Amino acid sequence: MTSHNQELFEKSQQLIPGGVNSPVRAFRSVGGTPVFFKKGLGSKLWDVDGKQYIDYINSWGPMILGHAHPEVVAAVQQAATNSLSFGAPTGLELEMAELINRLVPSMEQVRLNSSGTEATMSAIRTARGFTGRDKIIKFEGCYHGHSDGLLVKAGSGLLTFGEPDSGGVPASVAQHTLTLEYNNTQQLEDTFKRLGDEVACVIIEPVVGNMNLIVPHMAFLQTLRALCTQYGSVLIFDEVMTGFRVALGGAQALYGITPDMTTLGKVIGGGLPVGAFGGRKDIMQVLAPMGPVYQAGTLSGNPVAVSAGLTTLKLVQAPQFYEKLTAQTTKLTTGLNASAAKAGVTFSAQNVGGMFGLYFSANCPSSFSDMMASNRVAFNQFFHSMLDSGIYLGPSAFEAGFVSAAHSDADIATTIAAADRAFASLSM
Ligand code: KE4
Repeated sequence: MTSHNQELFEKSQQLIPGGVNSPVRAFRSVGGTPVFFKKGLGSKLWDVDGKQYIDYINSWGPMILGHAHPEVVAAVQQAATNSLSFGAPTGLELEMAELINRLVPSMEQVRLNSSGTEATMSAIRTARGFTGRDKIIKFEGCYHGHSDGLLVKAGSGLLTFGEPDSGGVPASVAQHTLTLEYNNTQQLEDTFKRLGDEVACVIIEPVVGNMNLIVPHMAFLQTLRALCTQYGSVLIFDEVMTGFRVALGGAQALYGITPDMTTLGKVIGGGLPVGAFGGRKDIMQVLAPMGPVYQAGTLSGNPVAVSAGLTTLKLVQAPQFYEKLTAQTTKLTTGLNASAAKAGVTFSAQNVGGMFGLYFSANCPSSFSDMMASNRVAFNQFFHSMLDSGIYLGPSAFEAGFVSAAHSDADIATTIAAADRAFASLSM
């Protein structure tokens, strides 16, 4: 019997490129038919055939409280009765700015927009306007949204400027982006010695979630901070994924490194479209209407979306919230490691706060090349075995996973039992 997922996917592909509104959802990396969902509640999702899943994507991070949290839903319903949008300032935006500033003190000023892509694009333009420089540095395997200058791969030589990593990106844009190797401190020092005075900013995921999960070396982050200070380059922590996910104050609080600017998204919208960028007041003052750098948005600071975000950020401040989230996520990764070992499968897993990485390699990778060496065929087989068991993991070996406050001990136990079956089928 054809599932409704297959019917919907076939029809969607006629009118939506790839049948999806964001490429990773199409299951191209793992094969098979994407799952179309119709309902989520707490840690669970139900697809259009009525099959239940335990959700470890959490909408790629936003649903940290679990799906359809009653207080978040109520806040959205209440806000909606006052109109969905004004296109004018509201007190809610001030409340969000005050809350972000209190929880992320390095963000002395903050501007809201509607996505992480907008946040990073705007932060880079702000840094270029502040420094008067054109060059930017990013790291291979890090993803910062889909603005042109960030869809750039390492040039032919390790220290040559970038080449487009997507169709439609002009070489004239890519040439201003230098892509370095994450956790390669020596290369960073060599690059700044050679080009530091030309670098407007460095943008980095302080904990990487887009080449699966990669943890930074402290010396790497510390060197990056020192070099940006020495050469007057703006250090941008892209905390769209790590913000309010790895700790209440984000990765910058966890590692004790203060960036000049920070970008946020995902959790701060509670599932509705909210992005944010901010940082040192002297940098943010270059933005219109105060200064020459233009940045804008019809739905920036949207009152309904901000209401969802404010309620979410209030609830994650509950006592022990992150201790419990981290403990539950650690229970998952520890259980998966034990399950793989029992089956004799080469596998490793780790987590930082409420985000985790799963790797079919003996050790947790610490670089893009390590990650590329992991066994993707095994991951894909594992993914589909878990999906058949009602466990919904990210449909790519290069994505981190997420646990919510709604994931119970029973959910974790069910997941490990499914993994026992999946690893056993792999080791046959
Ligand atoms: P959005 O434009 O998707 O809201 O945010 C872009 C972005 C920026 N920075 C980081 C660190 C991010 O992880 C993201 C988006 N993350 C992906 C997950 N790998 C979103 C999922 C998707 O593209 O469908």
